[in-house]
Amino acid sequence: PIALTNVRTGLGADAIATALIENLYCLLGKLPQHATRNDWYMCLAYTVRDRMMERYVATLASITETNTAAKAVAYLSAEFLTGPHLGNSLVNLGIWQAVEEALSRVGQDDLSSLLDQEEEPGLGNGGLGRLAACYMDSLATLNVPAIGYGIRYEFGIFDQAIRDGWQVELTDKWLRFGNPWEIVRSEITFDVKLGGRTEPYYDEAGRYRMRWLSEKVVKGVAYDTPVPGYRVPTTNLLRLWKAEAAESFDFEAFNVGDYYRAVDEKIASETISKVLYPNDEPEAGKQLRLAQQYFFVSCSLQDMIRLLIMRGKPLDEFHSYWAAQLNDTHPSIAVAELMRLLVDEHAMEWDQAWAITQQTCGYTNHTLLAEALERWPLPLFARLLPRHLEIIYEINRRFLNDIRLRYPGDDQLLQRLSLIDEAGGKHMRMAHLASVGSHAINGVAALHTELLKQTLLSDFHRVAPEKFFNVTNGVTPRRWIALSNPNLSALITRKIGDRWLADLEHELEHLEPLAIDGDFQKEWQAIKADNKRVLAGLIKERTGIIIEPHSLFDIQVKRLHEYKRQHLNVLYLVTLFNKLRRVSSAAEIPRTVIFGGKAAPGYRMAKLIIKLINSVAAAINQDPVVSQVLKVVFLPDFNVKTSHHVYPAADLSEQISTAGKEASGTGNMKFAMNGALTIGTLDGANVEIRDAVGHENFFLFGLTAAEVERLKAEAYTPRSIYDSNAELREAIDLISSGFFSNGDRGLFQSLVESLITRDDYMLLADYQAYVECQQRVSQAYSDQNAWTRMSILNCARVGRFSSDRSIREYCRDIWNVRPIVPDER
Ligand code: DL6
Repeated sequence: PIALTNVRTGLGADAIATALIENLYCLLGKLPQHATRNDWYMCLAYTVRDRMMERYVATLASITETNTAAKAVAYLSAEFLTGPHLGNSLVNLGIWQAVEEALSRVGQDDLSSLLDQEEEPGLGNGGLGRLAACYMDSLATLNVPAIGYGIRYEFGIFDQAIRDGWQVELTDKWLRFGNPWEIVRSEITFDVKLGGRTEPYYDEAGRYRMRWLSEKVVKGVAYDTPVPGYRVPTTNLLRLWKAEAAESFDFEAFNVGDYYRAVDEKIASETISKVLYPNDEPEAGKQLRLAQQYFFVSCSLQDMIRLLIMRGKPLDEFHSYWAAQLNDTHPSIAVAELMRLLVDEHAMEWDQAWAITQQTCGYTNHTLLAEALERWPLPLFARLLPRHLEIIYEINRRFLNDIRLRYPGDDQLLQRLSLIDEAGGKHMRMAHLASVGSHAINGVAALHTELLKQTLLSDFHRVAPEKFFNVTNGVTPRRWIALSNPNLSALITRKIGDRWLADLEHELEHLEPLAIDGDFQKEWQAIKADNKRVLAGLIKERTGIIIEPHSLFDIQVKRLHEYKRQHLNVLYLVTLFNKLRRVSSAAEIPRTVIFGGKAAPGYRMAKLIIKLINSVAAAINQDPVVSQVLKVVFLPDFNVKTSHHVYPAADLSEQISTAGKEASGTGNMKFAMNGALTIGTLDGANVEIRDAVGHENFFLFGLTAAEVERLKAEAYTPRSIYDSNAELREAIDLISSGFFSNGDRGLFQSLVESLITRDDYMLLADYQAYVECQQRVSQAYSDQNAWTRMSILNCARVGRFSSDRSIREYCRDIWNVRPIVPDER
């Protein structure tokens, strides 16, 4: 083995300081006195990355060497919302202080400004992309060898600006100054075919086979980002594929003088990894999105086969060395692609290939919303993936034959289970493909899994109940406590030792006895107050709004969606506004209500809700009386980086979705870990959070999922609630009157109409309960000691929502993988 020098590997301040200067000269070609802030950020990033490489090479070896028996996880996800890498790497490597010290030796005293310099890779929309990033952190921390496979989008999720109260989308330019965390693997490339037709032929052994004569071929190039575990030797990798032209020039076109056509072809190929699709938009017609999904899945599976062969293992042991997890249906074409690779490219018999495919794949469902379920129009699918269509027909034929035998005469069941939806223009049902092709199907919170079994996948549950598991989501405490709330982290370590960050589930509860300790409560309060001041500063800088750090910080940050009901929160604010204009506000507990989140560019109603929030905020903040006790803020461009300052500053976490609609939520966990109390419905993981923290430490309101369904079935009439509730009517009428829209009565009319006539998300049904619950919150907040006790208990009791616990469950129940403990390596 090569001995690396201390300058490259040393974790002390001396080695780091020397490395900083060396990198500044050798990688950036700069003198210290001419280096910009970005230069210092870049050379620090390279210096930190160097310190991961030895572990990274060793971990990769455990997936490639012939003498190891370790099974590895391939986490297939179209999104990885990692957030900035620098701070997280410092925490996980344990070199925060050494880096601060080294920086000051080279005359750079401000680590936080260098942290701030990092452009975050916004390669995800929210929920499932951020979950994937937490899971990568936990896999490495638990010493489980894993590769996260995805797409290296040139443009991630758009940046959000607010102009005149409206959301404006700006292109994300995260790569503009380069990306020091990734390593391009120009030698790891795979060809991916698209379009064309198929043709039968006889191989040398005289067997009847099919081959795919594609219309075009694009090339996927691997870009690797190391993922260091927390204070462990394992450093896994995120392998993201960039699309390039298979040949830079189409020489035929070039030779006949059509230079531009040749270049066009190159541009068309690169388009595949150009941009992340915002979710919550209709899928129909998005050929490019299907091409993206197939592109990254094909590259990833080809890479997994390559790695298996490097290990000297036969292909029929594929499933013994790889567990592939499909993060939602986006990678579900993997089922057909693995079959194609095994059967067409490697001449395996169908039955064996099918057994391997099923044993390899697991499918995680992240939503019950019908509109979010992927269905591809068959003509589009056939045009792009003609061979996969044939393979899926064959999978379907065999699957339905089996069902026919087991449930004779039940044609309805066959129709419902078929991978092809025959109603109204044929469609490919991707959740069906994922379910048939996987040995395990899981939901992301207990309630969600139950509802999956009862509704969306009830037929699959009926025919294969053994496939179903629940794995409640979790979040990594390294990013969501240690990095974003360093003072709280230090306090916890001072009190219960330093094992909690690696074992939240068993250690954090040791805080519990301190919940009634007066001195501890004071320290807890002081940290919260500091965090609130930091957030107040950020809000002032970004919006100009001045908020009172002593007020109750009531925060709802998440994607904008009607089911998440940001507008229920707004209805409450308008109600409070009406009340405070009437009666003295002297007894009111001062509140600052903070919203953040992006709306999909094509989701009109979500964008109108942002406008409504900003309009109501403007009226409230301008009112000389009301603004004494109530301020409302929409914090623009909510992303991972901003969120580091948000969760630690919250007193109250808004988790108010219509019961049965939020699969899990993970923000709810981040808030509680940082000592916020939750106001919420019995939805997603709220149910388990409430059980964990104690019902008396959670503000519950609203209909249950079963009640929502019952009420809908009974012909729910929101108008009658509007008619009978004077406060609600007053709030809605004020919005309709043009009060918040410069007299324009039309602006919010579609929103008001939808509430009074349909109210698909049952805001009116839950309104009164929500308002009363908010009153209970205010009362509770007026007793600061009692509130602090509840805040401490919320944190102390949510250890099980660490993503380490989730990953342990996936390893045990779904993947059957074990850690490569250091001394086994
Ligand atoms: O499982 C992660 C996350 C859940 O916590 C959220 O409840 C859920 O909405 C989200 N789903 C998605 C994609 N679904 N769609 N569309 O991000 O997953």
